[in-house]
Amino acid sequence: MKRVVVGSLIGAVLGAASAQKVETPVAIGIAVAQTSNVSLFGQEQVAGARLAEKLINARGGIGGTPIRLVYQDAAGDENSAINAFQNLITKERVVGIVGPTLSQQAFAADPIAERAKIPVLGPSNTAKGIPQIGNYIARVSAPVTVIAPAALKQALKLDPKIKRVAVMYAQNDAFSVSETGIFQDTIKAQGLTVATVQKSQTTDTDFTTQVTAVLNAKADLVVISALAADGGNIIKQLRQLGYKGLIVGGNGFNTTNLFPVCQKDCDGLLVAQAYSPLQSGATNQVFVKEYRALYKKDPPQFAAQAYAGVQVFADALRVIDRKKKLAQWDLGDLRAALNKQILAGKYNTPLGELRFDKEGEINQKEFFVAQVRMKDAKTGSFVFVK
Ligand code: 1QQ
Repeated sequence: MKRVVVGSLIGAVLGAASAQKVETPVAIGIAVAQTSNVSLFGQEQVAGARLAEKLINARGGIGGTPIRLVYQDAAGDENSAINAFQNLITKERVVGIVGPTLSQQAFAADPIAERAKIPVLGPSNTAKGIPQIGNYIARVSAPVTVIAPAALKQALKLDPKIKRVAVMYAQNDAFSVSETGIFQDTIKAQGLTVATVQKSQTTDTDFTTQVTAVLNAKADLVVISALAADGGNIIKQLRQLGYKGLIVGGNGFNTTNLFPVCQKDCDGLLVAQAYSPLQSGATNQVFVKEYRALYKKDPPQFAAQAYAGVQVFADALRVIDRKKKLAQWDLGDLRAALNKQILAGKYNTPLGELRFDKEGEINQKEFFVAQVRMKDAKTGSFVFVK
């Protein structure tokens, strides 16, 4: 009798360490930038995630069980992203994580989730190699390889006389390095000349040296891979020092939070996007309507991608819950089953219909190019071009 009690006590202690039950509501981690310059993107991601939580729970959650988003600020650097992931995994015991904001952070934080066997959906990690970080890492953000060439081709359509292209990029950021590689390959593949390549840092504020080199190179197109704060200042300084041609910006320019930085000088900027409010799918049209009602503006790409990330988790959890109620699962087992189900499913999201390949790379059908039109110094919009 005594031995049985001791045995079950040991079992209970071991059990508490190894087998954790799934909590309800079901916790999903959101580790994006809520502070730092990177929050120019992160604010939009939080807006998209909040709307997803609201709509998913209004429709009955996961078979009657609500979801609960747990936010941890991943800020702008690698260490903050690692800490956010660790907190979500060990303290908050989430079933999966949407995050971090930057590819630069994903290369540092995703291996933590991979080792702990927690599924991660990258909401805005577009550098080459993200899904290959591990079996538990997938993304809802289409890679630079499929998006970047579209904006460049649009620039050539608007100005077929373009011959000499100046390339600028932030050399301390993994996404910017990855994207400029694709831009440079595309420039050469289009038979154009790379007139100069100028490097900067995401923390720089003065780009006089680089802009002077671009002007000296007599470029008729400038293509920039950087983040929003540095990128906005590059555009401003290009115009102030007299550059008159077209500018193509990469994914780091994909936010209206850029507008207060480059102000009227943002006008005319071309940016390719993995999302458009005009995408005609029924799911997107509901999303656009609800987003406008809640925030009084059109949903931007980063909001739509974060929404898609939360939705994919919820849709996959629903399939699992139909086989065995979520509350009856061991947390570790559920995380593993969830990872498998994410890769097996097909999802009708605001980004259109999504699937993943076996590595966790997104398979998405529609892409768009927008041109910035500034209304006044600080407000403007992305106008989608054909
Ligand atoms: C990446 C990006 C950034 C522009 C996201 C905000 O695409 O880091 O991969």
